Amino acid sequence: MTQHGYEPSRITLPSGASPILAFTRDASATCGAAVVFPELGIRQALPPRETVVVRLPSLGPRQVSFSCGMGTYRGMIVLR
Ligand SMILES: [Cu+2]
Repeated sequence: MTQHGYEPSRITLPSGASPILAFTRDASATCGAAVVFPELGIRQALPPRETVVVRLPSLGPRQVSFSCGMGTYRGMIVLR
């Protein structure tokens, strides 16, 4: 994540597995101290310059949105 938001902001993954996502918050990111998956009840703190791993539950085909908690930075996981 940089000052431009999540890069990439959209990822397509196979459904049915438990995706493991790694977030690295660049020092330039002025926002994004947390990553929130509202529909999944997941909220994870993202300290600057650290890589944080978030494991999602096994889900069927759907789109899962995530954000920095305020909606400044937004991303999407597409499970198909
Ligand atoms: Cu924010």
